Amino acid sequence: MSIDFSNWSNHKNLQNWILEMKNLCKPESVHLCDGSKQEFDTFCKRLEDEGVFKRLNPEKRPGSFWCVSDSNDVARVEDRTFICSEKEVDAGPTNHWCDPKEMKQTLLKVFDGCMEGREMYVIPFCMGPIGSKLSIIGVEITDSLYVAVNMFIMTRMGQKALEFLGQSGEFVPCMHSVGVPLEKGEKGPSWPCQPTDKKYIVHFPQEKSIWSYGSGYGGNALLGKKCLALRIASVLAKENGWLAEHMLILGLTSPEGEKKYIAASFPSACGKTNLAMITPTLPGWKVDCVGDDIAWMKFGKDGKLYAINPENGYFGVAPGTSMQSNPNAMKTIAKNTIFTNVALTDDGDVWWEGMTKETPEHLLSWTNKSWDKGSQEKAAHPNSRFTTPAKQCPIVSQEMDNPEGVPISAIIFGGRRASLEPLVYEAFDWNHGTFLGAALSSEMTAAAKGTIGKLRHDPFAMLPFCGYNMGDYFKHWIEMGQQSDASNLPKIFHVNWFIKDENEKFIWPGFGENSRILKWIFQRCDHKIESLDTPLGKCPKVEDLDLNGLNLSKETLEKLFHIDKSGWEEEIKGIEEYFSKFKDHLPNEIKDQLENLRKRLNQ
Ligand code: SAT
Ligand code: MN
Repeated sequence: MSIDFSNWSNHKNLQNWILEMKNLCKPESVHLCDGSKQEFDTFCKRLEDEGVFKRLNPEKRPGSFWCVSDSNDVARVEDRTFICSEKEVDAGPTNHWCDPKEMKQTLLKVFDGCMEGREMYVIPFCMGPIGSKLSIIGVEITDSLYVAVNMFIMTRMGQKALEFLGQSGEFVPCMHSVGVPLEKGEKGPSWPCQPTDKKYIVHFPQEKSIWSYGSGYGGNALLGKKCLALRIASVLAKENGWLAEHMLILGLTSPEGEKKYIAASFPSACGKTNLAMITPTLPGWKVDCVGDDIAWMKFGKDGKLYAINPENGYFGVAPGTSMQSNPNAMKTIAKNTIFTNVALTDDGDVWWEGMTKETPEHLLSWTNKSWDKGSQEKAAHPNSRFTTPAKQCPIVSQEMDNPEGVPISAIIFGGRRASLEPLVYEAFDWNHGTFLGAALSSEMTAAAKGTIGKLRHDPFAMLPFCGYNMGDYFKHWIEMGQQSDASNLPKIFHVNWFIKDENEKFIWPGFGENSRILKWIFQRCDHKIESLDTPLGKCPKVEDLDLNGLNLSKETLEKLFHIDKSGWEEEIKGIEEYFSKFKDHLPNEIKDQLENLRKRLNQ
C-alpha cells in the first residue's frame, strides 16, 4: 500500500519518514490529517460510534464529549520518561537516561507491528502562531483517534501547519502508539494502553525526536505539549539563547489603563490555569489570558524579553474548577470541549468535585460505575481534564496570535507550601531570582503518578520537563540575564498561595484575591512603591498591599509574611543537599546565592 501525498504535502523528508514509520508500525490504513472542522467532526463521530466518546447533552454543553481512560492510564508517568542524550551527564541527575542506541533498539522492537489492525493518523502541527519566527513545527504520528482530536484543539494543526512548513522546513518527528495492535475484526478495549512498566515516553535531544509508547493520556500522548514544547524546546532554547518554560502568561491592566505582561511558573495542578484567567476582585483591574501552561521567551531587539504561548488550547485540571474559583474557565468549557475522567450526570452533563456547592444525587463516575452522593470514592479522577479551545476563553488575549509575542515585565515562581514560604517577595536581582527558581519545592499533586502531598524539589516547576542537565539549565538562566541590561530584565517574584494554619486551613483566600498581589507586583515593576528588605527578598510594606475588604486579622497577616529562621536553616540544608546532586554543573552564581541567603538569615 502506498500513500497518496498529492494535495497534502510535497515535503520529501516528511514523506519518507511517514513511509518509514508505516513500514515499521504496519497499520491497516493511513490518514493524513488536514485539520478541517469536517475532519474533526468525523473523528468525533467515529469515537462516538466506537463507544469511546459520549456526546454530552447539546442543550447543556453543545459540541462536547465525555470519555474515561483506563484506570492505569490517568497521569504522566515520570518514571517511564527518558532523556536519551548521547552522554548520560547531559540528561543530568534529575532525568532518567538511557543510551540512545540501546533505546532505539527497544523502541524499534515495541513499535514493530504495533499499529496492526488500526489506522495511523498523521498530524502536522505548529507550536506557536503560524508564521512566527519563534514557532516550531512538529508532526505526530499516532494510532489514537482520541489523541488526534485533542491535538486538533491543543495546537494549530493540519494544512496551515503544512503550508508554514513548506517543502523543506524542519519539523520535530513525534511518534506515538498506544501499543495495542488488533487482530482482524477485533474491537479491542475502548481505552487501549500498556501497563505502566511497559510505557515509554522518550526524547532524543540531539536528534530532536520523540517516541511515546503505551499511554494515551495527556502529556504522555499529546506530544506537542510537554514532550515538544518543554523537553525538546528547552534543549533548542539552550542551544539558541532563549527560554522554554512551564509558565502561564497573562496581561494585567491597571485602572489607569496601563498594561504589563506577567509570566508565572507553578508545578502541574498548582493553579496556573486559575491565575492565567483570574477575575480580579480589585475594582478597575483587568486581566487577559495569553497562555496557561507554557511560555517560550526570547529577547527582542529592544532588550526586553518577549513571550509566546506555543499552545492553542487548554488541557486543564477539572476538579476544583467552579464559577467561584474560575468563572472564565467555566465559560470557556461551556461548549466544544472534551472531558476526560470527570463524572457524567444523569442529564448528560459533566460534574467533578468542587464544581457546585450541591453534589448531584447520582452520577456515572470516571470508573464508569453508578455513583451515589455520599460515596467514599471520588466521582471524578483528581487529574481529570478538559481539553478546550483557547479562543473560547472570554478573556483570551488579542495578542495570542501575535508572532512577536508580548513583553514580559515580571516572572513569578511559586509552589504549594503549607508553611515557610511567605505570601510574596521580590528577588534582589536576576541571579537571586534564578536561585529562587532553582530552589523551588512543592507538594506533589495528582498530575503525575506518585505520592500526593509529598514535598519535593521542583526547580522552575521544570523537574519533569527539562530536556537536559538541570544544573546546565540553571547556568542557562544566569547567562540569559547577561543578554540584556538590568533595567530591561523582568523582575522576579516568589509567591505562595497555599499557606495553612494549625488546623490545615488555607489562610489566604487565593483565586480572584490574588489580584491584590498582582497589583503589588505591577507597582513594583514601575518602582512606584518601595519594599522592605528581608533575608528572603524584598517584601511588601503592609500599607502598600491593597487588602481592602478582606478582613484579614493582624495575626493572619503576620503569618502570611512570617520568616521562620530555624525552619529556613533546615530548608537551606535541604537545598544544599539537593544542589549537591548537580556536582560541577551547579553554577557558582547559584552557590553564592545560597551562601548569601544563609548570611542574611544569620545577620
Ligand atoms: O498531562 S500533562 O502533562 O499535559 C498536564 C501536566 O502535568 O501539566
Ligand atoms: Mn503543565
